[in-house]
Amino acid sequence: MNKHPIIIDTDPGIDDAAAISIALNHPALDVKMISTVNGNVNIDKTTANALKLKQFFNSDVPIYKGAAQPLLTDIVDASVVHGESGMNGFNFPTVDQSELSNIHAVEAMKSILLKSEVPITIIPIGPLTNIALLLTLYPEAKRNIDKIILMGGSAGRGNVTPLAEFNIFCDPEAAQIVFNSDLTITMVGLDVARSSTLSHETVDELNTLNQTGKMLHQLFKHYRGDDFEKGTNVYDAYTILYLLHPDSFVVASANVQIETSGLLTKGATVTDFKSPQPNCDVVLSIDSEVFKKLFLDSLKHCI
Ligand SMILES: [Ca+2]
Repeated sequence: MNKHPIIIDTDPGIDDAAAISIALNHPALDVKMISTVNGNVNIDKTTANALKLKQFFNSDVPIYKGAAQPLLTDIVDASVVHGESGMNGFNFPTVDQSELSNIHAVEAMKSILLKSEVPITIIPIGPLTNIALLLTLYPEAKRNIDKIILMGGSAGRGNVTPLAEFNIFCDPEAAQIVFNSDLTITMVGLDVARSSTLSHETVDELNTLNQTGKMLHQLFKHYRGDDFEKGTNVYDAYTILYLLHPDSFVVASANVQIETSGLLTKGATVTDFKSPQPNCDVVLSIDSEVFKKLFLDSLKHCI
């Protein structure tokens, strides 16, 4: 079986942990590298969290530290949601920092793309700073990017502000570069996650699945806190499941532009489904029972 070669760009992050767990263990995926970016928490913490997951799975996939701040805008932090470490709730052992390469993530991404004999899919599940830097500094690497499937944005309402989703809000200028790169882009926004929130009963099922399920259960319980019984949205995991099962999702093409200067709407993904010049596919929904099955089945490959 030909595996999908992918690069994950991430700011772990609790839902990132779910996406990475699936990706590192799924037999149809070949993770070439993981790059980290400032986002949910600062770059040292997101990098440490990526290393914790690498260690948890005893994975050989290299981790590279990326951008410590957005291109232009001020740093925003989501430790209120994800905990002080960015992945509070599970007691990971201390990580071995010697596992971390000293090559910058953008340099590593460029090298891996240029050396690859087949095009690689990039899965950004944090702010798009690293990807914008890659496309700007090394446009020659674009020829070996098969497609980008990113978590970010929304065709409807936002989460960090009424109209802006967190990943795009954190670095709107980077997002504007990526969305206008002429690459094949799929936007997995808030809409799809909100169409298929996991119930607390489903999240509780994780506890008996395997060691990974136990780990994610503890992270999700911490993440949702008093709202646990209202259900959990595992935003970043949708990117991986969309890559594996695109036909299970409702998708529409659209032209998406990023509001970079709005006083009240900075970071909004202005999504025009009627545009004659679409620049991406927007993933809109999935049947919640189908999603539950895809999510739980994907985790059965984990330890
Ligand atoms: Ca993330």
